[in-house]
Amino acid sequence: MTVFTSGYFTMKEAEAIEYSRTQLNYFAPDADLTCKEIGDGNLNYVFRVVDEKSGQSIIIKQAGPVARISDEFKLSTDRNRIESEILTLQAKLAPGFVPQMFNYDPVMNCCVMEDLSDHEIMRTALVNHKKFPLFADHITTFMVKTLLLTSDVVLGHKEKKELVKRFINPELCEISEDLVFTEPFYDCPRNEVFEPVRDFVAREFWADERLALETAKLKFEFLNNAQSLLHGDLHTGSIFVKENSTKVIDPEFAFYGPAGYDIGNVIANLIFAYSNAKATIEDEAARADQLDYLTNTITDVIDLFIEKFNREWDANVTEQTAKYPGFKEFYLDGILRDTAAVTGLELSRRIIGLAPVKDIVSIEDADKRTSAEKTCLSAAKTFILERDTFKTGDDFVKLLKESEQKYF
Ligand code: SR1
Ligand code: MG
Repeated sequence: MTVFTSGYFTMKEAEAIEYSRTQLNYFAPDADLTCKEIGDGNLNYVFRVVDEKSGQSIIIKQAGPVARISDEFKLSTDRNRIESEILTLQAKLAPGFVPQMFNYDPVMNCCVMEDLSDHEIMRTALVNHKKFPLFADHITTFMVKTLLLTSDVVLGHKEKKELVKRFINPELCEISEDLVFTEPFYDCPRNEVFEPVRDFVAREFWADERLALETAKLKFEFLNNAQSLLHGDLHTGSIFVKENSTKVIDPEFAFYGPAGYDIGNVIANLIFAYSNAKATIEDEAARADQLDYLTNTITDVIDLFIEKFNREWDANVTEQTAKYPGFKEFYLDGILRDTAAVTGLELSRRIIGLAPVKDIVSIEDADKRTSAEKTCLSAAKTFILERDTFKTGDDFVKLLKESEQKYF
């Protein structure tokens, strides 16, 4: 029995080194280990352990009993099991797009995985105005494979229900139910509204009963539609990138929900990157170039998703009734509708709610930040209210451009 097998505690850097030495078979016995806690997310502790002799390294991710962002959020450490199990499953469904999982420890509530330090977090890279031309191709392969191949279209229904059970995730779902679907749409004390847009939010969001009703419908869709095994938090802070590689990390919000939830998160976060580029790149040609890259990426994410979804459906559908003529189109239409709605919800909640994004809050010029926020919010509202009308990548970009013209 060691300190690491007798009971859970949250580790410090020195303990993560000791853990690596005594609990893992990864490093050589004479390894010269150093460790740094590098977590910058809202929930967990992330240790990078390096053998200074060989250069080998690993990541240990440990779930604490409360969120880092606020101890108001008391969370089951079971999220670490969910993360390690879904990463293992996603590695089979979409090989090459997630980090390799080495070990899960249910006592210390930590998992050990491949170190991706040769990649960078996509949000940071986009705020630094970098481009990743293969991203749309990579992320659409990841989404089509993980979303379609875990659905009732392809899996036996009993097998799918077993997965629904395994990935029941009530506490993390509750965070999304509150932060994404509820709090941004009324004057909730937890909201963090940028003062210059408060009047706009009060008038356009909190006073709009039609919008409130639509968000209620969407919340119930999220609660009740066990369509696909979602990543559940697929923003650009959950994606590692380098020129020729995309790795999706942090799937601890995973559960069975509407497939469009993941796609809408990707699109909204590309719109945040777009708004940041619009507000902060001073050189006109460089700005136009970055905006072009981002609008093309948004278009491609939608259009490639549709193309690959159709192909994978035809190759993998097993459910007899899903083969009836017209059903594929009906099903895809629903995913696109949810994608538009979630794009609107994510745009709203990151601007009005508790968990803002760096793309927006790092805009130093208050007038430009106001323009960026109003652009996102105005588009958000239309994405939610008119969610049935977004059928192609161009439809998404057209609304972004129209909203931008009103506020920039
Ligand atoms: C209390 S957690 C706040 C946000 O951080 C996570 O990444 C999710 O997006 C969550 O909504
Ligand atoms: Mg996360």
